[in-house]
Amino acid sequence: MRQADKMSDRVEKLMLDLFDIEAVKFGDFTLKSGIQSPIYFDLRVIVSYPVIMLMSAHHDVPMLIRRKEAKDYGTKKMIEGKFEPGSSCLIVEDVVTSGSSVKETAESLESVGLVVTDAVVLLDREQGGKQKLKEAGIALQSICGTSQLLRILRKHEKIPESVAEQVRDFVRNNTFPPSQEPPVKKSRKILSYRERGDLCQHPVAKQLFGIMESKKSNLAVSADLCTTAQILKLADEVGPHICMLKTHVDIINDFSAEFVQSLTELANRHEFLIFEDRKFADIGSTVQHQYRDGLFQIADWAHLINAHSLPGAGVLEGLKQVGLGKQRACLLIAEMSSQGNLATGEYTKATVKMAEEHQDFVVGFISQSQLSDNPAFIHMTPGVQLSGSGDGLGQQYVSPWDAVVTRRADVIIVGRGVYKDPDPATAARSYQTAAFQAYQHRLTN
Ligand code: 5IU
Repeated sequence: MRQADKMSDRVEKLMLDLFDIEAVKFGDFTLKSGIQSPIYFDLRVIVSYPVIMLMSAHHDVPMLIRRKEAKDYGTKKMIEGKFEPGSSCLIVEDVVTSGSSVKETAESLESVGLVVTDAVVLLDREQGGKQKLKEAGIALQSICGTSQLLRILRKHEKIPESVAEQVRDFVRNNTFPPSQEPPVKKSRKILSYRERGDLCQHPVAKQLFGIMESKKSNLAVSADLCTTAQILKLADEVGPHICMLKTHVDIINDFSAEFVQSLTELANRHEFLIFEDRKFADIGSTVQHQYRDGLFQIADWAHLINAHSLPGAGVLEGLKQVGLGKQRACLLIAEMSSQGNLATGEYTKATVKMAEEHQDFVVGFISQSQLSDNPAFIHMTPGVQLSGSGDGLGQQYVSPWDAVVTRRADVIIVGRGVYKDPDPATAARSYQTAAFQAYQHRLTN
């Protein structure tokens, strides 16, 4: 007989035994959680099952016991038994439902230096525990799951089909959703800008990653100047060092169509993208006009714009109708650099979700930290300066190294640190070098 057949025969026999000794019961039970369940496992009886109880003796490996009531025991140890920190420990449980109990056990084992990667369980109720444990980095193996148990009991006509169906319904309706926390990713490789560009669908994101890689620049300069001559001069000087020029078109005193044309020529010549920091924040129908019409006709020349998520998805729907056809892209403002700003917590999380739902148009975030693991999303961080911690008006600065290494920014945005410098080209080169070295450090560490 094949090994697998032998194993399944043994599982079948074990399940029938458990049924016979009433370790598995059907009826109407109230679980510890307060939920009514049509199936109940009471596996205290498995002390009579040497195959499980004597696993340690059989394999000659030391066994540890975790106390559940450590708090009540005061100074008593949580883990009883002899072990060396750094040793691996396999968790053996009778039943798994949501996985929380195995997870708790793993946490207390890890807190004393043991390594937990696997757990085995006699019965998996199949209510989401396996997935939850996988997210926590623990692989769960079960001898039998509820569905197989039901098949065995039906095959031997131990229970009627109606009871089996009732249990299947219960399992379906009482599965614990996978947690919202991102899965534990041990030793994830950091992708280069080039690799990330290859993963992007949006042409602007692709182009930006390409420029960053080829120019070795993850620097955006914010040209917050009030005349077109000053902006064009700055763009020409810093052009070789930047991947992007950021504008505030509504602070320009002498805006004109010629200015747009000259800026576009400089962008083509020096290979940088233009980002109009317009921060759209109205209802869809209004932002459409603000983007397309008026004096500035932003959609005609800005590769990228940004928007607040505050009005809800309508702001993106409106902007999209104007921008998508022109292959434009948008960044969502998920966090701000200014003191006391309200873009935090749930607001930031909801912004990330909105971006995920509009990936045809949203290519990333203005943020103060990395908010998404999606390598196609670009994180751009303003509030960066090599000297100075603030401006007296709420702005808060971090260094290029902190922005890129600690906060995991892809692009740093620098305004006054460059354009107020007597030699903006040299200043831009310093920021370019600092930020790109920080990126290279991330890649290799
Ligand atoms: N900017 C910020 N912080 C933010 C956002 C935008 O500073 O959270 I959203 C803009 C404002 C300014 C530029 O145009 O970035 C930063 O300029 P300085 O480097 O001069 O502070």
